Amino acid sequence: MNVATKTQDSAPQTIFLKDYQPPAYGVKNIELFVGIDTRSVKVISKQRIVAQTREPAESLILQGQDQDLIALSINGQPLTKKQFRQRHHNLVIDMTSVKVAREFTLQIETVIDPYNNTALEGLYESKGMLCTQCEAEGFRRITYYIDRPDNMAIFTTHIEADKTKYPVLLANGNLVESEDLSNGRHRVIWHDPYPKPSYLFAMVAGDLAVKQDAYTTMSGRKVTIAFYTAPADQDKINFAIEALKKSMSWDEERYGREYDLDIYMVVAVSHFNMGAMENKGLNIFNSRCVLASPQTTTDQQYASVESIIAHEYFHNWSGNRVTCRDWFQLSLKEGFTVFRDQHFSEELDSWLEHRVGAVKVMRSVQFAEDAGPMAHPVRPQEYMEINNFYTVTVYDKGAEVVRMIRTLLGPHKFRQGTDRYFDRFDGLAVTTEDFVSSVTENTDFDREVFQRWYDQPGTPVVKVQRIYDAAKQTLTLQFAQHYPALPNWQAPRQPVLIPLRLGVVGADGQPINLRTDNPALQLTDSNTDGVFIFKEQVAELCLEQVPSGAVPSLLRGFSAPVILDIDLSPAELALLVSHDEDLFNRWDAAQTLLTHAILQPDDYRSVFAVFHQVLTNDEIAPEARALICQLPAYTALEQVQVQRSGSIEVEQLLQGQEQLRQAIAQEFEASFISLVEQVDELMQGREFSPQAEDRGWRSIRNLAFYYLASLNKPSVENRLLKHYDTSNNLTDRLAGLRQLVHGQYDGAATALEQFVKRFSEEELAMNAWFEVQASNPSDQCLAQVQQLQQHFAYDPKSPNHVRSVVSAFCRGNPRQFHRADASGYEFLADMVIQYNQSNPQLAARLLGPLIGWRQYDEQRQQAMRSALEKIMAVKDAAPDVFEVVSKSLGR
Ligand code: B3K
Ligand code: ZN
Repeated sequence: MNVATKTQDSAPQTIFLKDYQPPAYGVKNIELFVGIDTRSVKVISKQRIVAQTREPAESLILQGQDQDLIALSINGQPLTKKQFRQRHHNLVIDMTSVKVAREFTLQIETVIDPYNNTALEGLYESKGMLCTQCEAEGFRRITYYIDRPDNMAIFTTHIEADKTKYPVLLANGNLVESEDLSNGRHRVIWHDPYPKPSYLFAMVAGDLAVKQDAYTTMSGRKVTIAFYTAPADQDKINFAIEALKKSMSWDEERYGREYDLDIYMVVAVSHFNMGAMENKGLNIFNSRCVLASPQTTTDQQYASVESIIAHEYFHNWSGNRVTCRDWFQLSLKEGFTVFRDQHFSEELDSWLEHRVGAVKVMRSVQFAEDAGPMAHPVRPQEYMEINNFYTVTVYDKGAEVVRMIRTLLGPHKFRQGTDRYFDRFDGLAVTTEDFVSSVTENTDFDREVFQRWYDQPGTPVVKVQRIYDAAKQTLTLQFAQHYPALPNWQAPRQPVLIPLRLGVVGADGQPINLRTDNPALQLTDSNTDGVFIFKEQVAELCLEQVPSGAVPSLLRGFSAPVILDIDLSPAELALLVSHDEDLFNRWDAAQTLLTHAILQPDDYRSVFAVFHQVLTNDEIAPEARALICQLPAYTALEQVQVQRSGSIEVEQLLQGQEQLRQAIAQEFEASFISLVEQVDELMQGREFSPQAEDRGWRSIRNLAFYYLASLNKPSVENRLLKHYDTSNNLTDRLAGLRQLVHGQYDGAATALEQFVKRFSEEELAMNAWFEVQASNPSDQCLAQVQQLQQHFAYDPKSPNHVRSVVSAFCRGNPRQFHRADASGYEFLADMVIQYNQSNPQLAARLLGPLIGWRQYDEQRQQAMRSALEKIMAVKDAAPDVFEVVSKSLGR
């Protein structure tokens, strides 16, 4: 079918930020004609193109892959074979041989095959529906195009398809025409009036049910809301619709931004590589991130549906109206939008839960990334495959960076700044410097020093020394910051600007007024809380009138993404847990105390003292109690151990964690039982609600079950079976099931069977069922995992299924993944190789647990490295996989 011979140009190449050049040609508008047939899809694109350099460039380069080129013309004149070259990944038109004005119309006809597109990028099929994923570079799989974010065009999309098979045809913007054709087919035209980069293009064709709602914007415009799902899932869509309406009004209130099209559509798709996609006016969601019902969705997943709905909605301004100049600027939209969605959840839901959740991700996942061979700045300076840079660094650290700007400016100036940013850059593709300079304009903000957060990788360590002068009643805090060395970064790194929120708690638990003549400390809205601006390598803060025994509470609310190194005694930590004004730091002090007790299990007295104080204390909200009394996650422990001793000792951590768990269970068995009974009684006959209060009760009861399960008693098994059986929601049912399975209780097998009987048709619940088994610490787990992959409900083409088995095992089951016989690593290598060609993005993501191999003991290093070498030896490694493996191996 090809009209020209393709030459190979597919070896992975590194792209550098310093090489950025504006595009030589830009597309003003594009009309796409998509004709859907049973075997293939025909795409005609008519692009109105303009030369953007003074002398029009000699070559017009269009990216494109995996399509057959049928016809190519400019201004209606077919191009001869000599006038263009078709290569593996692009099409180069020799403009010197085509005599046209600066502006011309290019028409391209191609044929694509969405039915065999397993990469889930471009146009692909999921359960009989066709849908798209174009970010970052998927549009080039639909048509040849100048596929980069600084090329913004107006899109009109015509879709034609069989009406029975695809009754619903959607694309970005507003519907302008729809017509039935004679042959059982129909045709629609969608027009999006806002210029956009191609990564925001979307279309959907399928047999979908829709639920409609409406929202009136602050200026009085009525917007139709339409959520499309498979017909059987319509009962799971209300929660997301409510979340969308809340998001729309929050963005009006907090940022003055309102929605700009007549309709806002969301489509739930089963096969999806990530969470969701903010396509203009037509969001496409992984069904797991939009569907919610009590029997198929855990509390955590409810919260994540709400925040992802908000996130994609907020992108309409932070991402779509103002977009990225190039992919190095990804955090411009992602960091800012994550900050916006976090702030939304903190304001509308439980602040503590959300802040703690975000910090856990930072400490256990982002810090690990930032210390390993894939470490990169929030604004990377080079990449091979951009899909590898949708990372916790770009997203979550990027959000912390925006949060610091807000902390430093205060809410009022921050709002003035974001107004300026949106107004100034509306309709443009810009950089992170444009963001920082417009938001902080007219303030004394130190942009030069602050910008380092975007350009330097690694997590700064802030070391704190305390000097107390009893005679003068002064407490001097000496701060020093440094970056630990990184395997892949040699350039010198400079001190960053760190806003350290702090306070001091008196020995009696009372907050101390902060008195100092140091102007670098700015009080917040109380005298007992301030932000210390720390931007040199070392700094000192002398606080006056501090009584003896007072304890500093530093980095309140995790005010900067740094590692705080301060030596507080267990008694001092216990004081903070009980009395710190900052609830976040109470949780944090408890985590430090528990971490100490796991790493050095010599004395649990302070831990017990805290549990006595907190566990059944009705003055503390149940959700806060549950958070404070939860053991640190294994991955967080790994990071602390690396920071302290340079290497991870898997057995020591797992044993320390289990030993503490059992000691707490024995000490507080009666309290846990009474908590379970108290919550049972409270929830008796109560209808399920995903709101914070009930969630809090569920989480403290499930925490009690977590500890009790370690006692291995028949009485506990009975309670777990009852909990599993009588729950009216997945959170509780799963907690019961997890403890039965992970505790190797006899009743586990029957409970697992019953679950399948009841929920085999519910994909999301079945994912949870897979996950519970794949994270079972039992020695039989790997064999079990391989059996699960043969289960009738397991679809190896679904990233959700793969993640709930393979990633649940490799990330959520440290005991079995890190088996001394290396079978866990070999299994992962085989999985990566299996998906390398069919779904490279998924393969590269699965790889994660092997990347940090250098942090483990000698024997494991060898074994993990061999697994990486095995992948590296694959001849046709996809760029996604090649980049991660070669960087991990330091090649
Ligand atoms: N922008 C998308 C992520 C696209 C990932 C491409 N590999 C979802 C989001 O961050 O909102
Ligand atoms: Zn995003």
